Amino acid sequence: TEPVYYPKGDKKAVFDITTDYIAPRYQHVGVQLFDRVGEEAGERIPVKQISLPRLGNILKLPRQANFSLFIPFHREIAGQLIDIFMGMRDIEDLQSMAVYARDRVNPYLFNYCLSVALLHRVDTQGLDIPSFMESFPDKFIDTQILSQVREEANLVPTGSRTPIEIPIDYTASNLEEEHRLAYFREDIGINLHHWHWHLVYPFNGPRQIVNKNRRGELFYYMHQQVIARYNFERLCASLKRVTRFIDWRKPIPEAYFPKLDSLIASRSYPSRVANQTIQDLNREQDQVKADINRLEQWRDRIATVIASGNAQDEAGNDIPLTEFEGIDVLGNMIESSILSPNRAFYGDLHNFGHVFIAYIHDPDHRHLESFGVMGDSTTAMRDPIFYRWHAFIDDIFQQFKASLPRYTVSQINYDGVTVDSCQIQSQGGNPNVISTFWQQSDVDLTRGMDFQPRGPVFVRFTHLQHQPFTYNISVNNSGGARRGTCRIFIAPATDERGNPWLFQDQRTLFVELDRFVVNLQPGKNTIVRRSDQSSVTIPFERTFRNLEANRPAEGTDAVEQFNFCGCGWPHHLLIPKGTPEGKDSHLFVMISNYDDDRVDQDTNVPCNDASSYCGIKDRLYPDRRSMGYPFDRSPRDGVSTLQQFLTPNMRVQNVTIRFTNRTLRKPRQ
Ligand code: CUO
Repeated sequence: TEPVYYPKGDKKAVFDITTDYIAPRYQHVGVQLFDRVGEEAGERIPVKQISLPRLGNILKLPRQANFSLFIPFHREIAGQLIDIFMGMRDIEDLQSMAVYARDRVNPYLFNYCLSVALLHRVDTQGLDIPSFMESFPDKFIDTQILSQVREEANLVPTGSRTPIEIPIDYTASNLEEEHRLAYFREDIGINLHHWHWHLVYPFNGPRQIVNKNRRGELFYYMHQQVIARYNFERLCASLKRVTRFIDWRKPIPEAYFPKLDSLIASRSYPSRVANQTIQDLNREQDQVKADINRLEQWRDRIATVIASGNAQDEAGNDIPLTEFEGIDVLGNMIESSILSPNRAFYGDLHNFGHVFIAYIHDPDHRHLESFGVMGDSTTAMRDPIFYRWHAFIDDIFQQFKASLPRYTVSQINYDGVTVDSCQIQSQGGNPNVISTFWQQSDVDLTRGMDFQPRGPVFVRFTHLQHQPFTYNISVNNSGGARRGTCRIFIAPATDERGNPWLFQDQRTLFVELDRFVVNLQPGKNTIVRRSDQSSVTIPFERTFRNLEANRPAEGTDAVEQFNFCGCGWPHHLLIPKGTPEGKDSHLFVMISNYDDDRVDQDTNVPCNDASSYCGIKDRLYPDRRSMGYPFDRSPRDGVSTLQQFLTPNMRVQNVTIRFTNRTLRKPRQ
């Protein structure tokens, strides 16, 4: 047998395999190469001989190519490989299959499919997987930094290495006003969240994996919140709200130069210069042939569905868009997922928007270029056009929401429950002021780099952070002991001109900060809640999971930690940046009637703490209301301002978000 070199932490381990497992291009050197590596290995892992399935089309994606779930052919072969991994009888067979596939299949495709299989197989719920960022740092970090990391690792012995600092400004200068938002768009945590979200909620693949509770609605809500947060950040940066990308025949003024190189492909992610226009696609290699006309057709058919309140499935049966479930149908139709009522007819609007934009620089593949950052959920949120595209998508959902009955007072009030006051208190700060600043944190890149000798090499990057704070909420309950759901949101207090909002506009800007169940005693109640308990976010350590100390112990639910646990808005971006003079904001607190919120199920499972945008694994979404409630619909008659919208169980507190331009170093754990 000849071993295959395989890194496992700092320790080297080898898989004991026979020649037929070695990729064809190495078979002629197999014995010599692998014997040498085998001698250095600390551990030998036996690999069972199984009858290996043919990989067929899966091998048509070259190892050096980039991989994107947005491209139908890539999806198709990903589905095939997931099926192969899911179909393995036991862990031994799965390991054998994975060892065989690893050096044959495109690495991104391999990593994605194996991750999906490990997340969903019953017998792999206790496995440790490295974070995606560690495996593929090239999707998150500037190429120049990566070459410095390699240099450091080669020249400087472990122990004397200093972290390589990623400058906060590296993709553009302040001549480009969109660059003011780079700290948000290029945040590593945001991009990791987005990758994990789409890993947990794939739109394609085996039905039992795709068909998760309210996944179409969650597609709408999570991305709606991204746009709300982005708009809040834009208003803080004196930019107007993002405009929808609707005129597809006109040039796109926003340029983007990602400065990312794929280490695997040894190619740069293509840039987009200003004023490029999307064009009909005909790229034989990716099996992508699509006209803008089709995109327009899909858009118009979906508009008809919303206007009529009815969709048709493939057999021509009516599928009414109901008040509560319609949004879920629409989410699957627009994204689209395999749960779309009729994918052939309603098409693949959102996904193909990504594809058209991603190939804007080489629509017919004449220059042999791969897709831009919009072609990949790991990198898409870096590009300003992502937000313009998703603002368009969100507007379609908003049109549907506008067609629904308004919430009546009894649907939003909680009789006898009054929120008397709500205050925010930061450590050492003034009441109702939230402080934000820059923070530098270190992340270990060792795993994703193929350098020798090994040992940790850290990169240091700068991200937004806020001072931890608590909410202190006084609630009066004139009834008996009962429960409620406390819902906390924040929105900018004024529009671009500094004028007060119409409720109809402000409601789409409310950013969810937290949602939790409260027990109300008769009479006065004081609710104290810490900002870091948020149901929206996950802690920094879980976003990055790079440090050995945070590695789950063998046999724990580590795969959950990798996937569901990695899904969650990064906590350091819970609060928008604010401004040096202080951004006036509206903190909204509501206690809703728990009888109408409750979902009866056991939610005492790992990683149940970031459910607002990510749900809970293998459970129903833990809130029965429409996502975004109470801001997801147009207001009842006679309501034109936020104050008029309020019922006694709601309260608005003016708060200020004050940004200080100083950088604090986070101690390494
Ligand atoms: Cu998350 Cu367009 O859906 O990227």
